[in-house]
Amino acid sequence: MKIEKIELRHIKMELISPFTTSMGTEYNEEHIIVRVDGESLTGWGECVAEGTPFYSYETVTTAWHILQDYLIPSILGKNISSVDEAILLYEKVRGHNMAKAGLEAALWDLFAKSKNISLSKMIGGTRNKVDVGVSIGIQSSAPELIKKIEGYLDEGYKRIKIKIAPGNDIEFIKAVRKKFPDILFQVDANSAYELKHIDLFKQMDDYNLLLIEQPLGYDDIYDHSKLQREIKTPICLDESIHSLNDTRAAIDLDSCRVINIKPGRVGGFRESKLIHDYCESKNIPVWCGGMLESGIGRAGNAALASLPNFTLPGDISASKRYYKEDIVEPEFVVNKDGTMNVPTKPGIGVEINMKMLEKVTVKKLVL
Ligand code: OSB
Ligand code: MG
Repeated sequence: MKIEKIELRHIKMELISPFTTSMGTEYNEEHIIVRVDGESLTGWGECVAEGTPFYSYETVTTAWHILQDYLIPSILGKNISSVDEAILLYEKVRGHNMAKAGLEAALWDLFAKSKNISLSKMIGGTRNKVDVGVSIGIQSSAPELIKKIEGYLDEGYKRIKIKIAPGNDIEFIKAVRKKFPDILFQVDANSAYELKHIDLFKQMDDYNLLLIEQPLGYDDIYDHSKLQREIKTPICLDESIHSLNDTRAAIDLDSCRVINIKPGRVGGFRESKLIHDYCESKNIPVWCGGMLESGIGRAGNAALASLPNFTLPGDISASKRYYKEDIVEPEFVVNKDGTMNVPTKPGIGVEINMKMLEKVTVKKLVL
């Protein structure tokens, strides 16, 4: 496959409602859409670096730089026979996983289309439906939160995740558990706590949480092992896991008992699959995290979540949970039974809504 042309688009999409976490409030989501053309086929990928360096050090600006100046020049104009071969060409770039994952995603789509198979099939998926949950930002009050949760449960979502931060934690957890004693319920701290808060985490053990996501330092593995030793609720790492190596260290140290896999954070579907396979061999369940993706990234996440060890519902919600209108057709919907269909058409399996894509593009570069 000759890589003939690559296009980058900085997109900005308005969220239907602000998303508040311990890192701040987001009103818009900025990402980069990568388009790769070769031999009359087109592959699409989404780079999930955000406008701000609060979840990750990467931003749209750093990812654009790495894509434009390093990753793309290493593959443009070359004849490449597989995604693995392309990855080798830019392997010496350290870090910048979101930039890499955006390009890799477009290549996976392109190669899956050239083989006329779905992305799910190409990466080893075994399911045509995946269980989905919803991630809810910090709300102004417990009744407000309960109302939101009721709405999502009515739509079918199988699992509720709420964001927590110091001062916005145990009261919300208590209220939710009282109202919904049996739902699958988990919390995400986005690194807002320290080991000194250990008593608070011990209290959380009383609420039958599915897991506590990334309670401590964003780059920590060691302190999490100390916390996990003291509490019964499984810790799930998100921010701290960037590779198979991090995964091995975290499992070996018993720093977590569940892993959240986001292809952007770990550098692409290839590394995601390595982490998935390793966790499976260690009996560690995984689930697919989200970065408020557009339909392009969402299609990739749904395909990834169709692998067998994705046994917990993912943060893969319907398009309309995030945006008034998505940039793909058909948009992603949640079935009444809390599942989402994994696209079966070649590649990412959805069409690009070019009119919408143009509307949300704030900058474009063709290489
Ligand atoms: O920590 O999982 C996170 C969104 C942006 C950055 C980090 C996170 C999130 C979410 C939203 O929780 C998940 C989604 O896409 O629905
Ligand atoms: Mg998280």
